[in-house]
Amino acid sequence: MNYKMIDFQKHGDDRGMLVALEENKEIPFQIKRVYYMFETGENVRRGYHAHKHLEQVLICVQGKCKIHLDDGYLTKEVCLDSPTYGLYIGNDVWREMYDFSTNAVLLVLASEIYDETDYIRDYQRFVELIRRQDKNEN
Ligand code: T46
Repeated sequence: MNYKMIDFQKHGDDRGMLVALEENKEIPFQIKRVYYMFETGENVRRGYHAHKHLEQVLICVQGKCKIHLDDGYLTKEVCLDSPTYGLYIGNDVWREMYDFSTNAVLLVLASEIYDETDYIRDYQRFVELIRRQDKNEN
């Protein structure tokens, strides 16, 4: 599955902690967009899509939340509960975000500007696309 956890270097001293992120370094792409989610309601589940090309790194900079990932064959649940690591998600991975703590702030660094045509929002269509791509590759 096209995802990985990235453990960020921490710069800590007696004043507290600091994490620095640079494009093409800690973040494995050029950063073209930043957005964040906060005040997410209790029991809210959001996302429900995959991206054709977009790469992203999700960081829960405060609080915690969970991410459901699905590549059309396997699923994986990831808990984001620290500002010191990020979840890289590449293309062709279905994602749903859930179990947000009330104070959660989910920061997302993205490789492209917002483009609605890059979204696959229908799960059946997503699975069909994956199967078709795999068939063409073999
Ligand atoms: C993703 C997950 C992790 C914009 O106008 N610009 C933007 O850059 C974004 C991300 C959203 N929007 C607008 C579009 C919608 O009217 O904000 C509204 C909420 O976006 P959306 O329903 O797409 O949010 P999620 O939580 O379903 O998904 C978002 C990202 O869209 C998506 O790329 O991977 O977070």
